[in-house]
Amino acid sequence: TPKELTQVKDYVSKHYAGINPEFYGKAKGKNVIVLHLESFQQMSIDRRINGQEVTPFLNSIYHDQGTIAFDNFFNQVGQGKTSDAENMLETSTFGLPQGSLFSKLGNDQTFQAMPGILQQRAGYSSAVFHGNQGTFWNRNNVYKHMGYQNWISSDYFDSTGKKATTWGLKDKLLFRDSVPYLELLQQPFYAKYLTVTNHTPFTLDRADLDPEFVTSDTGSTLVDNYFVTNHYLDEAVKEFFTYLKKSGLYDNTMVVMYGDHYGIPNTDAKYLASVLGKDSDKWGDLDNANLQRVPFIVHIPGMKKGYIDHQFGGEIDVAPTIEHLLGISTKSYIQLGQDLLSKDRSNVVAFRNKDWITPTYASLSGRYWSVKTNEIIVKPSASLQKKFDDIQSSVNKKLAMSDNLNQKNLLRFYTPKKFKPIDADKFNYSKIAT
Ligand code: GP9
Ligand code: MN
Repeated sequence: TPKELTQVKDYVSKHYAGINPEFYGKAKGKNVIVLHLESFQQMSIDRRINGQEVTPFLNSIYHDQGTIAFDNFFNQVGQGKTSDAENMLETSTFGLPQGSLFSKLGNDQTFQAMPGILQQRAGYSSAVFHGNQGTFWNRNNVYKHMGYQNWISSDYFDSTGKKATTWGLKDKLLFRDSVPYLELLQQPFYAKYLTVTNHTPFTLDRADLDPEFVTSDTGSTLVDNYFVTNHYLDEAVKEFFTYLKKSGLYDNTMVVMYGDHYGIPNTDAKYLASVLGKDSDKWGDLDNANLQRVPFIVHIPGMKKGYIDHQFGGEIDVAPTIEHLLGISTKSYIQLGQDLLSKDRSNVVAFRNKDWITPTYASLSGRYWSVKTNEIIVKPSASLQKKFDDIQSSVNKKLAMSDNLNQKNLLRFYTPKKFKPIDADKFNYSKIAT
């Protein structure tokens, strides 16, 4: 065993946060549908514009008794954007400090990822649905190495004429046209939908607009259009839920929804001030960091134990959370995240650029902030400085462990208990595997 692998393994077992017995196995045996809500930020949840909810359907799920939602959940992506989010959710390891892990390493990386784990531990079939080309972010290769049985990309859909935006098939059509394939999957299945319509520049044909919804007038067209495509995304998800209920799949499916990263870049973020009831003249780095919150919503029909959880976490924590809800122990896996439902987890959120945020403090672009008062801490006391240094070194260490693991492909030297290495060659995405 290479020494570096031992270091990562020791680090991971030292930071294993355990399970929460109240929720462990709550969704055992259910289908899992992950809805990747492109560029969708937490600030849009429960947001009203001109008196109207931007995302009424998502809000209703967010507050539903069968839903556990997190309102301090941060995206942790780097330059790999969507692909970094996917990598974190599937593997509980970070993307790379530069570039996209999918693109740079995805041709022969050893992954111990959700589709493989769920298949081997609980007999799940798997599929990804996406309205863009299969080659984007090197998904054609990456998904095979992750153990995805099906990759239903634009090859499978008619996206001619007005059926697509720049980023591919419009979301409502993606959901609708995916159904014949979804229904071929053996249950239980693990299915991921990557939506695209709520992607910058947030443009949409007039025919797709809800004439009832009047968007903001902030001075930034990007911001105003963002809420319009948010609203479209909300309608698309609603239509999909209607299908799930009608088909009967709903009762036996856990639906996980998350936003992958911001839609509004920092250059436009201050135009959100009026919408958020803030002062745009006082807009600063902490305001931008606060906007890195994205939704993380777990909907388990019939659970009735739902609540909104306020603790701090992020995308790195998703895989163990889902696995534990399915009653799959993660003890033998190399994962850098911690179950969001565990009581013994850390509340430090590491951003990919080594900045960090906790419920009380943040370190952003070389400055410390008080999260509660939204002020810069100019001269921290010696003891506070010590605390910041400790947090920083824990953040650096976590990222370094992930980078070492991924850049040196160390998982090829480690096969967890109950895991068989994935044979990428056995997957063929030109036909459906059930
Ligand atoms: C492309 C889509 C967008 O297929 O997933 O990726 P992004 O630009 O957000 O990284
Ligand atoms: Mn994205």
